[in-house]
Amino acid sequence: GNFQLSKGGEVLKLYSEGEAKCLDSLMRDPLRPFVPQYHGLVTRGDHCYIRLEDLLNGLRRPLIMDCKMGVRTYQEEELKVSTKPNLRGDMYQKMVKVDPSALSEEEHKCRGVTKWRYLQWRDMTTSTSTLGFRIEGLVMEDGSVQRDFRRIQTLAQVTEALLYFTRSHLQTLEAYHSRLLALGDALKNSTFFRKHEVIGSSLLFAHDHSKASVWMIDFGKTTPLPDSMELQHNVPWVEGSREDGYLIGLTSLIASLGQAINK
Ligand code: 4IP
Ligand code: MN
Repeated sequence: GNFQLSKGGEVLKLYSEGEAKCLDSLMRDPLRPFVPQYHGLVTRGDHCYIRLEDLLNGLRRPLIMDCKMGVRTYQEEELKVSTKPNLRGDMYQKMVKVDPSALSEEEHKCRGVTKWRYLQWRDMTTSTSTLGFRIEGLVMEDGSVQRDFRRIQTLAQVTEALLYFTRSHLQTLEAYHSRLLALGDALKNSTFFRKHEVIGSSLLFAHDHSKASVWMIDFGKTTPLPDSMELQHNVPWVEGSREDGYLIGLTSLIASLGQAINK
């Protein structure tokens, strides 16, 4: 996305108010060890940026995997935006390229779809809606990006992808596995997690020959709940419940790592 490299082990990300608020509360939450450290804001030229710890600092030729978490990747708010001026030609084109038959006659006529329609189609045609997460992409040690894993549907395919990503290296798989178990504990104790709907956030896996770790990143579509409301995060979503299925995804990932370790 919109990252810009900075000196001294820091990364700058274009400012958004919602994400800055999330990072600020995360610095006072049990989840702090599982997110990039947040160092406040900085202005460069015309733009304001969020200063974040560079999670890849200290890794040599790292392999990176981005898993987008949750059973849906659009906010309930987006469902209400369905008027013609908001039709997205770019998203229509992306759908046509993969599966023209997924589009209705009307959508073909307009050559456009609403954003939520596109995001929902992505969710339904990947493991997002069934396993509660999808692999968005891998970056290999030579810097090449692999996006094909997005089509994955089953847990067995995820396990194959994890074996490929880690080159079946047992210590790496075990390090990821125990890190995710620790994350599960932290999520149980987190007020932030209970009180937020976590949409479009990713788990970033990164390892090199000697180190492996996972962090929660991207809180641009994570929103605080009304005062009396809390989420369980481990139940299917129905409209209005605001449930995100984050823990469904975490459970799937832990199960898949377990399978990979036993192969
Ligand atoms: C992208 O679709 C991702 O869903 C982006 O989410 C989303 O950004 C983009 O919406 C959408 O086009 P593909 O990855 O299938 O191309 P993320 O940034 O989490 O990867 P949002 O704004 O929803 O975060 P637009 O509206 O930015 O194009
Ligand atoms: Mn992301």
